[in-house]
Amino acid sequence: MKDALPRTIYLEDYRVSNYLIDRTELCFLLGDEFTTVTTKLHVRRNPDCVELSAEALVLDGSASLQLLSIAVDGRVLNESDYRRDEDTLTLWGLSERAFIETTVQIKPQLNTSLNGLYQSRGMYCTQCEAQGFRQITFYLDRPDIMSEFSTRIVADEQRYPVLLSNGNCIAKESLDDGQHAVTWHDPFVKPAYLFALVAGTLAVIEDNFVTCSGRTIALKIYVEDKDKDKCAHAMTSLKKSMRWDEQVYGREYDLDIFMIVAVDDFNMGAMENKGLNIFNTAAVLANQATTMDATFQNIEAIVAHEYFHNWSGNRVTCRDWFQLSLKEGFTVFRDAQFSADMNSPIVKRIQDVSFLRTHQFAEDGGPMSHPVQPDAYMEINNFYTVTIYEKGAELIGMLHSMLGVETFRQASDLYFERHDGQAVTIEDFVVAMEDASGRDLQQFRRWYKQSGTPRVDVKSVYSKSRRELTLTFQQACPATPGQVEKAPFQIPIRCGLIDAKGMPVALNTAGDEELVVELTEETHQLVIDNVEAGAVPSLLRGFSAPVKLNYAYTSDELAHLMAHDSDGFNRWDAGQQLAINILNEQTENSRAARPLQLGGTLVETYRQLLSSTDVDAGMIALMLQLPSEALLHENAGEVYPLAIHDAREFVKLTLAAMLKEPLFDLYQRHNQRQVYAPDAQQIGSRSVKNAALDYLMLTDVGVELAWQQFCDANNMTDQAAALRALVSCSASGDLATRALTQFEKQWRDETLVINLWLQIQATDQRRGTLKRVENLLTNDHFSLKNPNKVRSLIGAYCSANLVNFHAVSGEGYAFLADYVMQLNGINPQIAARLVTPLTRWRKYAQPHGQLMHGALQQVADHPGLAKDVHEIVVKSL
Ligand code: B3K
Ligand code: ZN
Repeated sequence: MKDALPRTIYLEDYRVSNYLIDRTELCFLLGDEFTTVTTKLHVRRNPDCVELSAEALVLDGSASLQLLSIAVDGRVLNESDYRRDEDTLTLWGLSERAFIETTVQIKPQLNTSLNGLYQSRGMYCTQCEAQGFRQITFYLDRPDIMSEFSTRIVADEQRYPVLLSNGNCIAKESLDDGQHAVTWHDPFVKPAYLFALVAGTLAVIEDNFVTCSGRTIALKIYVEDKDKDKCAHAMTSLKKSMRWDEQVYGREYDLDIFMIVAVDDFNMGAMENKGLNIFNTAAVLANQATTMDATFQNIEAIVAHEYFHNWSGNRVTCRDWFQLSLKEGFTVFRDAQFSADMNSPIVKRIQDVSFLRTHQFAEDGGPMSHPVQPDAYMEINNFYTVTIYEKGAELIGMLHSMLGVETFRQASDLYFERHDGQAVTIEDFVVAMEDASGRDLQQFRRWYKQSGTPRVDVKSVYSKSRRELTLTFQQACPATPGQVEKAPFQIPIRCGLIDAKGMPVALNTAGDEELVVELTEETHQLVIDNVEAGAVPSLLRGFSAPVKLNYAYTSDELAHLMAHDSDGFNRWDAGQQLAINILNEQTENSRAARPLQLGGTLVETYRQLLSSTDVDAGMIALMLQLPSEALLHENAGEVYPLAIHDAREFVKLTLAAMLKEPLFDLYQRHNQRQVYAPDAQQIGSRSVKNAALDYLMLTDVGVELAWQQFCDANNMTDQAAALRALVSCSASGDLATRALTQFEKQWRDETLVINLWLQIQATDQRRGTLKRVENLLTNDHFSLKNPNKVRSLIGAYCSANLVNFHAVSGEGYAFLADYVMQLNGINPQIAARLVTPLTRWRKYAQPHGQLMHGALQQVADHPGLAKDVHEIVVKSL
């Protein structure tokens, strides 16, 4: 372990590299005891580097690399010819051009960080983003060093028949002693973070795709033989993505082959390595029996996201890691557009906004708040955040709506053409948007630099005599770490007005029923003429900017919007706001030990919703779901987790009791047996049925219904929903245990389904769950080394079982701290992710806040804290 504290890296310290690497030739000998990596680098002085002092070549290379030999221009160096520090190797006196050859040994079989080269279920694989390549060999491991790679892999032919790397396969050889070698060459220059290698015994599913210019691309998905029957959905998703990117962005695929490999042990969803995407099995494998609808959609989105990176990320990459949102925000925006086109656009938008409000707003209001373009970090892996990804995507979304579809397309074309083969900045992207549109985006740039969620307060004044409605918008942004004062943002607010009869009102003489108000100052006024009394403003339609908008709606006004708004998103949002207001009141009542009560408005709006015939099923399902506890925590000034839970349970129970009949009817109407398809219509139908079941569990018909559904289900969505319903229901008695046992027996050989089984138990809302979770930690189905399992059990307990996690005893906090410390030594990236709930301690009422702080302090005091965990913990204490 290092004694020095982790160093902070600053954007302002960015300098171009003094050397470039034109070509990179790698050779891997994969052996049981160690892997030998020989690297040949063709380097050259960078003509753009003007600093005279920058003579030495400093290669990155982590402490775990064992250097066997190094030669420069054919001359073997002695130890006195170079300097080896903890994570660098320094060379002096190189000529203008030099040829450097290093040989190192590494031990992938012992690498539990899942970063660099490691093993997953006996196969070799890599994860190099952001800085994993320096765990493989000495290199200029920074994204602005783009090089042409060739890779030779040598391994035992029987155990590792499949040997893959980026680009095209150019040679295959059979060697002595049962070894074989395969060589790959990637004609496109790329940074080292996009390098990939895979070796193992893998089955392959093949297809092909003919591009818009008539080239035939071989598509291959590599999985373990047992999973061959679960690749069709990913393959279809890939082909749809390829076509969509041609049609919507004019982007054609470039290599002749595109490969996806699925691995079980993976720190995130997937990785866009050039021509060789590596995926978490959870983000590829799917079939009707084992996969839930939401996972089918998730797979489609992730396959698309990684594929889209081929242009937004790979062909045009980031200059440095402060520019991460350049590729991630843009690519999330692109995959969201794609998912909207493939499924229900409004359902997709609602899901994305709920996610942003729950997770990104929480991050932006907490100790890790950072701008979409951060200016400092200790560990870059901690900055793969909802702010970089999801808020970054919202910024692109605003540009898209400000420029309009066609101009945005011209601007993205310009960006790709201008920067193809380059490593660029967010600024370059914004300039392309400006150049193509002629718009001045000076103020818009603040969105990238200022952190925090802006708040927009809107007030209305109606003048009866002038028949005039005045809306006053006031924006402000709370202070965030390192940023006290904020300048005003440019905020596009899409709005409309709904009259007392429920009809849209013309907002100007042109008759427009919708306008985009662009706020640029702290205060802005909008005056609408010719308005009858009683019209209700519909604001921030489609969530046109990532802000918190406040308008003092009455319950009746919200119910009115919920029933009549011509914007579907705002219909949903009005329902959420109505529910939030009621939940907040009941939370107050619960805290003050006053009786809880539910007025008529919510029940009546829900009753109307249940009988409505003009709203599609997916929307009804979303509207039926009360705001989550996590969202309510984010929304609260000071969080009383148990009172929030009580309030929400009470409202749910009351709704269930008052609406039992229509809920039951709705359930029956959608409980149709049909040939399974993960399409928008069927998914909507199943989700509304299961949303109804969730309420019905609080009535006397629930348990029987759920058990019946569990036994009859012909797909995982229905089976898992029924199991979840039984497990969290206090009335289910031993049926919950029976269902869990049966489920385990049926699916014990399907790892991903077993992960779901773990997750359902971890989110069991009943008392005593922690004991059961602790038991599961010793179950054969669990392993701390597998991130999916850690997320399913420990992660789910701490972030999706809030009533138990926040038990006043503090046992949930102590449990989390304990596992963060254990994981710190195994997989620091996963440990750093897991600790998040504790970092929000300041928001929590006592005794929670103090207990959370204590648990966090315990983590901080743990000896040998990895840089990843250290950064998060010190910033939050
Ligand atoms: N680019 C990768 C994420 C890498 C995370 C490194 N800690 C996947 C993606 O965003 O597509
Ligand atoms: Zn990405």
